[in-house]
Amino acid sequence: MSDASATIARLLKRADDVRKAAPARSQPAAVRDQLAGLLSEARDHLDAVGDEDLRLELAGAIARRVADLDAVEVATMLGPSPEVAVAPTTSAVGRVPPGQHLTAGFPVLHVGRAPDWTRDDVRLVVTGLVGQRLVLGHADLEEIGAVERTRDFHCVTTWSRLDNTWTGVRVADVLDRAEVRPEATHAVVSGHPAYSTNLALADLAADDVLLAWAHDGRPLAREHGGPLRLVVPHLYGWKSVKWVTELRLLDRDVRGYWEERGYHDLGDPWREQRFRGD
Ligand SMILES: Nc1nc2c(c(=O)[nH]1)N[C@H]1C(S)=C(S)[C@@H](COP(=O)(O)O)O[C@H]1N2
Ligand SMILES: [Mo]
Repeated sequence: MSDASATIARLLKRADDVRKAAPARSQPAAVRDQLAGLLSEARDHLDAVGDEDLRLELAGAIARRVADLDAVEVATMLGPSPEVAVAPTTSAVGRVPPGQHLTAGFPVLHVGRAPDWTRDDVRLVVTGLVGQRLVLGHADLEEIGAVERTRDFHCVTTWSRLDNTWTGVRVADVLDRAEVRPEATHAVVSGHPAYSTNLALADLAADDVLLAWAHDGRPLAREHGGPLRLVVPHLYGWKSVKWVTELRLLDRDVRGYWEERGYHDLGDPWREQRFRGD
């Protein structure tokens, strides 16, 4: 074992100890901060691990614990009994992917701080391998055509929320306007503050992939990505970029925020593609 990998192993062990003690602690936010500190320190040592397989394995081990962090954060935000695991009803049978459970509420998950934007602030740039570079405001998106889709939502931190009704414009319709070039195979979708994710063009252009401004009949709440978010219901939630600002078409797959940190490039919940190598 190299020094760096031993250091990472030691940091992960400490993080696991902190995590185990967490239920006894009264300040979940402090636990989260401490865990985040240890994991980011571990991440800083990754580059120094010479062996590529070992480096990937350790990156995965760190990413798993970062995913767990989100669960700590959910606990902070929803109070003492957050992830109320509702027993699946008959209608939920066959709709909850492996390793997932139903959540009663609608957890809020993101890195950084939600921006204070209104519909007037929407400015979506569609660029890269397109014939027409677009800069679209909310009214432009509505003009392209609003649709509704009711879909389940699955977060990699293991909660699923069924029957979300999203209102927005189909990404496919936006891409038509942009005249996507034939060489384009993938896209990177970016959002506030420095978030991004990679998607294959076919996934991005699926019929139920929307740029959404309403959820369950109400304007999309700021914490859930309002005034505009991407919704990719058939993939894990981290692909559904909140406060979306850019769709960039590319002729190759370029990793986004979580994918760089060990999450899967595709992220199909039915195949449990949580982390790279799954
Ligand atoms: N801009 C931005 N979008 C984001 C994230 C983020 O950190 N920043 N987190 C993603 C993750 S991991 C999930 S599960 C969903 C959560 O959406 P919700 O907060 O509406 O439940 O948002 C996704 N979109
Ligand atoms: Mo997530």
